[in-house]
Amino acid sequence: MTDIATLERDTLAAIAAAADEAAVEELRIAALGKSGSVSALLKTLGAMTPDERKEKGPLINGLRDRVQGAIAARKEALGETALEARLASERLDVSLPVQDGPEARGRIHPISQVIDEITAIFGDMGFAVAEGPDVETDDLNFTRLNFPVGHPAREMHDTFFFAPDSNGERKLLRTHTSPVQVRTMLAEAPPIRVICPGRTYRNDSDQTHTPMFHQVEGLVIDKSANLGHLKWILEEFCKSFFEIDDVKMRFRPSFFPFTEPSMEVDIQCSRKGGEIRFGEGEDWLEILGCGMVHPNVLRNCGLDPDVYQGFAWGMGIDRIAMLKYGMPDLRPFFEADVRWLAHYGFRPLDLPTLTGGLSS
Ligand code: 2NL
Repeated sequence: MTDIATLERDTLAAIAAAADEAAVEELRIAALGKSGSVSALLKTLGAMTPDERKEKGPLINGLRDRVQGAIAARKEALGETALEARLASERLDVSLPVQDGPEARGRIHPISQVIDEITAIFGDMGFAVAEGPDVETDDLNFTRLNFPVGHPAREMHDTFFFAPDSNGERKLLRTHTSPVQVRTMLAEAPPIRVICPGRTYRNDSDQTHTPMFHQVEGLVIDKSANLGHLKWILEEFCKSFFEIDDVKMRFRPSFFPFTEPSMEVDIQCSRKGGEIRFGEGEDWLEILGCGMVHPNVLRNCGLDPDVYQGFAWGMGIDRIAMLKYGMPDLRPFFEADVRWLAHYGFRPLDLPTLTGGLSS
């Protein structure tokens, strides 16, 4: 093998093995620099005879071209590798993990939950849900419900009245949801089966009363609706709502201006160590008021009491929510503290149904 061929083989092998760009540069200087090995060969051309130069010239120039080419190619390859390494090591993941959407993070307030549960139970019995305004007339809130003008019951309610309007009419914040049932009787022909959940207001504020609270009332009007139906409906409701197989109930005589007879209803319970359980024990807990709709109320709502009769009941939602879900204090219900809601609230997609479970 000639010297030129040996030099080429060794130089190209060294270039191919160079680990980085600095090593390639060293090899370039060693081959093509002022006193490099290839440069030294090029210098020998000057001292040659024309015939010798004709023979060696292309060989040595070819050697220089191939060494230059190899150095350029190796530098480029090493540059690319270095870039790849930087791209791999300096990668920054700017994506965020997928977060739970509002339907997974949000919570349903226990009052909304209980209204949904009550709606599921009475919906199954064929009841419709009716709503009405919070600001009512004295007529719909009191007069049509058989509270005579000046009757002390109007004061009994500690009503929030508005200032009289230009017609001298004093609107008020409804003290019960009964005006919604009055509106239903005025708007629809019997048979009527309706429940009316919503906000109600009384000027009451202490440990167990807030000025705004929630009620659900129920109303049935038909030609033969009677107390037997009422008792069955309320028993079925209590078993469903408190998720118990059987419960004793006690109907005590009472008084409301809008029903006759009127009753207060207690359910059987046990109280052990501050815990209330329903459907067992010897204690009683009052949960609602009810009665047969007073004939005056029927007349005031456009119904003939000789043709139609009906029954109605009303109960406080906030209190039964506390009882069912073991919440000791009413005040945080309306403090809008998301930590309380995260603890006592319900998952929005777990809708209460009779088949799927009311409070699963
Ligand atoms: C209670 C008692 C009650 C009613 C509400 C009612 C409605 C109409 C006609 C007759 Cl339109 N009655 N509602 C009847 C009896 C009792 O509520 O203690 N609520 C918390």
